[in-house]
Amino acid sequence: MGYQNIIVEKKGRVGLITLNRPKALNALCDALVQELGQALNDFEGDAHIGAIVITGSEKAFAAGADIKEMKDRSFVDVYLSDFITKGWERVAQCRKPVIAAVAGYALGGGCELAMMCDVILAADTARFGQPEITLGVLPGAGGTQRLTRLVGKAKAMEMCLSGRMMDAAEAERSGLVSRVLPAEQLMDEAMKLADRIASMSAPAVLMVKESVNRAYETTLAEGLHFERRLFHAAFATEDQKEGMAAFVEKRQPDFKDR
Ligand code: CO8
Repeated sequence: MGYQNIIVEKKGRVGLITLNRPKALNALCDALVQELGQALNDFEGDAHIGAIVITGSEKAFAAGADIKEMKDRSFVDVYLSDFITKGWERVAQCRKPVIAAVAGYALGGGCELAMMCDVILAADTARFGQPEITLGVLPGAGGTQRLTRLVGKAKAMEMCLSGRMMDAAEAERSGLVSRVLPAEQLMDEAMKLADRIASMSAPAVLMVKESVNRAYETTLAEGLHFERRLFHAAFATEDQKEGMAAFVEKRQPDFKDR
């Protein structure tokens, strides 16, 4: 498929998606979201790809949903087309690990897109925010939900009610991002992390992702039970035998399922 709004590349075992509407600060128009979904489908179906990185430009990861495209839509338009849910959730539903490498603005749908990813690495230039309130609406792709779980009620409430942005240092302090990096190192570090994840046993990687995500959906007791079941199941894989044998033999593991 030829893409107009994103650039899709394979770098070894890592799938790299670069949002590419620089003049609109990567505003997330319908066509872009559709292309993003298609690229994720392709990477999910490609056994050679073990991890995915989504990034934007130096100035903007994404400045939100495309305001020019949606401004004249009616309730009936957005309700009947299930605007936002359709397509967007594809990112959150991806089974392979997805890293967001964020430089510049990650606002509105851009911040929500980053939060749908499994890890956010931020450049020191990154700014996160949910400015929908300034447009007379509210976040529609998880801003009030995922942000609250990630940074707590006080900060999420303040950001969603006022549109105040967080800089990278505050985002790291608050637990929104896993690390802040000098802007010029962001992509190297994101690709290094993705490459490392892709070098692990694929079943173990998917189990980790499923189990960590379960922590958001269930009680501690249920989550611990789920984790233990998967832990036991990991002993059915060849990779468990190989990983543990390699440790004992003081060599690097050669995982088969990756
Ligand atoms: N939509 C459409 N175009 C945009 C957007 C956007 N979200 N953001 C920036 N642009 C365009 C500008 O209109 C401008 O275009 P033009 O040159 O044709 O006038 C160009 O990008 C450059 O922008 P600015 O001149 O404004 O650049 P500045 O450096 O002065 O400002 C800002 C950068 C602060 C990021 C500013 O552009 C801004 O405030 N943008 C809007 C941010 C925003 O409100 N985002 C929330 C959008 S609503 C939303 O995301 C709802 C989410 C719902 C779920 C997701 C469903 C898709």
